[in-house]
Parts: sequence; C-alpha cells; structure tokens
Amino acid sequence: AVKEVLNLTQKFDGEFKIRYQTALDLIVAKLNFIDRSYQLEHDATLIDSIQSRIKSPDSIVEKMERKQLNFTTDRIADYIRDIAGVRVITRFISDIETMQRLIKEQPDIQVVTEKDYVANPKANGYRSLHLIVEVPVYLSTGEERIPVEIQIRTIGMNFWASLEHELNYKKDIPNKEQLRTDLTRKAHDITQLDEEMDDLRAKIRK
Ligand code: 0O2
Repeated sequence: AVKEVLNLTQKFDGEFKIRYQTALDLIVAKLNFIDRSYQLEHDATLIDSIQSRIKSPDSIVEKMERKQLNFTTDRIADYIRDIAGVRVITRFISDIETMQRLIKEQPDIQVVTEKDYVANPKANGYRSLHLIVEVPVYLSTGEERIPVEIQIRTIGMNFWASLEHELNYKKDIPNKEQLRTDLTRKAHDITQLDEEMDDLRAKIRK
C-alpha cells in the first residue's frame, strides 16, 4: 500500500494536479463573477466567503480505502469526484438556492450531480448542498472536463460541520457518543435560526 501511495503522490504532483488546480481557479473566478453581478443588480451580497482546496494524495487514498476502491486504478477521477473542492458560504438559507440557480445558468459549466442535504439532512444533522460540476480545461492533449465539488451552505451550517468534522477526526475523546447527540440537537437549533433569520430578512426587505 505504501508503494501505491508513493506512486499516487508522484503522479498527483505532476500534470494531474495542474488540471484540478486550473479547474478550481476557473470555478472560483466564476463564483466571484456571479457574486459581483448579483451585487450590482440587487445591492446585496450573496456570498459571505469562499474556501477552496485540492484533496491531498493521503486523503484520496483514505477515501478510496473507505469506499473499498482499488487505488492502483488510472481512473481515480471517475470515483473520487471531490479532488477539487470549493465551499461557498452564504449568510442566509434562501441564498443557497439562488446560488444553485445562478450556477446552473452558466453556459460553460455543467452540473452533473446534486445532493441536497439541506432539504434532506443527514441523520447526524449535517446540512449542505453539494453540486458536482464539470468544467472544460484545455490541455496540450486536448479538452478535458474536470469535476469540481461545490458545497454550498450557510455560516451556521458551516460552523456546525467544522466542529462535527473535528469530533470525527479526534481520537480519545471521552463521551464521544454523548457529544454526537448534543451536536445533532444543535443542528436543529441552527436550522431554526437559519429559517428565522431568512424570515426576518424577508420582512426587512419588503
Ligand atoms: P473532506 O475532508 O471534507 O474532503 P461521493 O462523493 O458521492 O462518492 P461522498 O464523498 O460520501 O460520496 O459524498 P458526499 O455525501 O457528497 O460527501 C462529500 C463531502 O461532504 C465530505 O468529503 C465532507 O466534506 C462533506 N460531508 C458529508 N457528510 C458530512 C458530515 O456528516 N459531516 C461533515 N462535517 N461533513 C460531511 P470527505 O471526502 O468525506 O471529507
């Protein structure tokens, strides 16, 4: 397995990574464009912040092992669709849908998968809208469509998810199960707050 990881790392650091970095840069530029156009038209911000990352070879291997995929494959990209990942943080819950609509309206990117954990939260309370989009990247060998995962969530959903992520990755935490239960309960409180803030905004803007 160590050899496979080394192979993957070497492969990843070359031309492979450039494809994903380029696709990620294009998507971030596109999201900023969407936000600026929205501001111009509505005199209000849509995006609070954007975070982006390229998945490290270690996390790719970890995810392939978790999903019991064979990581000697040359077709990693067919299985791991979030090698390039962007997180779009909005202030209000209804801005998630607006963002989704505006992304779909872009003619040069294609939404290929949608997972709506806002409408259908996970049992632990996780909420977020996940889109896999494909963006054309032009290489010396021709055009390639590169997948990028866009996670869209509110500030509230984001700070919940980062704490839950920390809990999952930390070892030796006493009362882990109790903490999970407490976090799930807090996810409900955040959902309620998100919805109330949206209502308030609608009333203020009316
Ligand atoms: P990391 O460290 O964030 O990169 P699929 O992509 O459909 O084959 P997957 O990856 O299970 O299968 O898809 P899904 O459900 O869309 O989740 C992908 C990502 O969403 C995860 O990536 C997390 O970033 C986030 N996510 C999903 N569920 C949870 C959750 O319960 N809690 C938190 N905190 N984040 C979640 P990675 O690669 O698992 O991790």
